[in-house]
Amino acid sequence: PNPNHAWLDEARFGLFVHFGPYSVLGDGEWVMQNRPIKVQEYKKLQKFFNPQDFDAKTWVKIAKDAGMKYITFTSRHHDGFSNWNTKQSDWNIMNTPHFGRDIVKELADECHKEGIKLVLYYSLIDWSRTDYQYWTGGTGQGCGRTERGDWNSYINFMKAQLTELLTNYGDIAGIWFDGDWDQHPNGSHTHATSKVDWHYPEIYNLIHTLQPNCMISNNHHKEPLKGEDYQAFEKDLPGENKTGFSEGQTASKHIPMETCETMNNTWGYSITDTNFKSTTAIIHYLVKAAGYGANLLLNVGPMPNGEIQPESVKCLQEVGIWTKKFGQT
Ligand code: FUL
Repeated sequence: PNPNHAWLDEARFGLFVHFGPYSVLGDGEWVMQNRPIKVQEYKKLQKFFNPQDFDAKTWVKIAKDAGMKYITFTSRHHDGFSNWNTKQSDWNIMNTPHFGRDIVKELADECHKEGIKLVLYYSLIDWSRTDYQYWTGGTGQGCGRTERGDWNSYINFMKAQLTELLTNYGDIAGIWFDGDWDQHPNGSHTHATSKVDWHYPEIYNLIHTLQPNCMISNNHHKEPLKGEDYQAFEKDLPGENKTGFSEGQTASKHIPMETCETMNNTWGYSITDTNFKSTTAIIHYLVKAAGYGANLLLNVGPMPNGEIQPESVKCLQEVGIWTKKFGQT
């Protein structure tokens, strides 16, 4: 186990943020695949993506006031768009003609200032690159792609991006991988049979070499692998399997655990998803997770303009009243 996990053991509560060009369409972060939208069409979103009201100070304050100790932010989701100044691809936030600001940088600076840890969600899947050869379900077909990809090129791309994230933004408290379960084009979306070789030993080693304190987690829905510093559960408490995702994982006794859940049904902004959980339900889930020894990573999907939805803000304020009274300081 990573000896630097004390903060995570004690954190209890973090803010998950799903944000990217998909937010513009207001139909969740899987919109590209669900419709599906071909990559050349989807890329038009770069021109429209203009989160002019994004304010790192406000996001961090919302998290802090709720009693949260860390933020896990989608540096790059499955659509492959990078929310930072990457030199590895043009499909990034600096090339949004109306915005052009480095969200990861602004968030990292504010988190460091406010004593909030910053974890970066990093998708293994990439629906936009030609060197990525696997894709989930129909996305590849939807994008009309038939090429075989170039796996070495893709692995090197990921390594170069992770190097940027762990070199240019000060202390990064963790990297949270997602998408391990992707499949060969004709494969089924079955977690257990995933045969993709993600080169984890190399990638984990790179992360721990660049920043030894950086905690690695991977939402692969399996038992923790070598080099992973905390265990992710998606919409399940440790030991539960209500989602069908958690079949292959038991509660770890050796490394910190975390369960993620979202305020409504979707992770990325959905304009029609008004199914927000009540404040009481959120507090109960937080307490329950703590009872299992797990942190709760609670998600918001900011609106296209960069603001967190008012429904979520209100709920988090109310949760904050509770954590101030009954939570740890
Ligand atoms: C899943 C992803 O596919 C979702 O879009 C979301 O990011 C969730 C937290 O993890 O595996």
